[in-house]
Amino acid sequence: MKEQGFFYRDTWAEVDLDCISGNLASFKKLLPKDVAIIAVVKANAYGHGDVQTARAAIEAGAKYLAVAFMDEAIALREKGISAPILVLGATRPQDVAVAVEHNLTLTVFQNDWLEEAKTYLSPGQSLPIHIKVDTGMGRIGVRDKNELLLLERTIQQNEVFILEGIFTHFATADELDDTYFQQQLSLFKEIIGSMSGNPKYIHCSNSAGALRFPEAFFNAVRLGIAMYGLTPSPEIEPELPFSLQEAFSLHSRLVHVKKVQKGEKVSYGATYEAEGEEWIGTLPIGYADGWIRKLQGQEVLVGGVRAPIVGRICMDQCMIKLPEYMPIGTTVTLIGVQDGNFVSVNEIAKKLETINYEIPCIIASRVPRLYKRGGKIVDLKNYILQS
Ligand code: PMH
Repeated sequence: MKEQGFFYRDTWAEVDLDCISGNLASFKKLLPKDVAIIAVVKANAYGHGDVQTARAAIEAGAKYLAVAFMDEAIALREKGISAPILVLGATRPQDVAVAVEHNLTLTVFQNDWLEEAKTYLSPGQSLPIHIKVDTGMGRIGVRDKNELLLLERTIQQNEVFILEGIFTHFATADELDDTYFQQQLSLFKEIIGSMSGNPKYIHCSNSAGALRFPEAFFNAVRLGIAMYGLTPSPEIEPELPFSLQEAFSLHSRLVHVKKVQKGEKVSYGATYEAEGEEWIGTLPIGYADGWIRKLQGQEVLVGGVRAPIVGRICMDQCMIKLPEYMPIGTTVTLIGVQDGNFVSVNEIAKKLETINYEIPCIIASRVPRLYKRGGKIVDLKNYILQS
């Protein structure tokens, strides 16, 4: 029931699906018509919610979905998603029959894998595959022409495999210096140039690549972070061709409010000591929700102004220093906009000395996600649950 907007705690995340649609609409304007969008919805759509994001992306014109593992793809199928899904990571050869059963597309990069996988498929079955080329990411993929040609030959000799795509992944598309990016791109072009024929989909760009390098569009791009409205890196923010709309926000409510006197302490370790008479509010969110202890001192928005988290963050709760008395039930925004003030995902990432990608991903599944359309909380069928 969590996804439906019914839950019994005063902490929740909101995902504005209009932002996801809007970001994809901006990409559609930027990309030539024949360049397909592959919406990357792995890791529960970077913490935003897999099925809702997948639906919004398909409605906004994405042709394909991509996930990391087959389990994620099956979860989408079980939730009624019928669009093509590419599994970007490695899949075990013995699991290919399950992939076929769920109409999935797998990533392939080892000849031995093909030889073993075919033994699990019966004649008449067919498995669409994309070959992964490692042009410098150093993760998975064939690394030269000979490896690719071997794979191509095995695929041609086995009708169960349908070569539908070939792709690579950039390691530095979000950095201002494009030297390494250009090396990867040239190598990719050289390697695919050696194939006997081009598969339907050739794709190499992630969000940063798609935003910055038209020469690397080929005929599909894989969009993750920018679809969610987050910039791939702070350094490329000034050169973005359009502004991104941040879809994720995080909220809670005051569940306890008290006045403390000078010298009174707050939370584990009794490390925070009131400097005078202060109003302290308690929020029902803590490190088990992904609101980790390193966020001590981070400001949240309450009554439209910034208020600091004081004392240690506990497993399920944390305390804030209120600017004045505020009633129990007052909404507190930990990420997002409140009365014109904004705590961005980037601000939280900076505080945690990490990248923005990590922030919505680490907000635990214990935190219910609510979905917005037209500024209202809606269910999967777009019915308004809360206005
Ligand atoms: N394609 C592949 C193969 C990816 O691994 C990712 C993101 C994307 C596309 C989308 O990239 P974007 O979100 O920058 O648009 N993968 C990861 C990763 O493995 N760690 O952080 C992001």
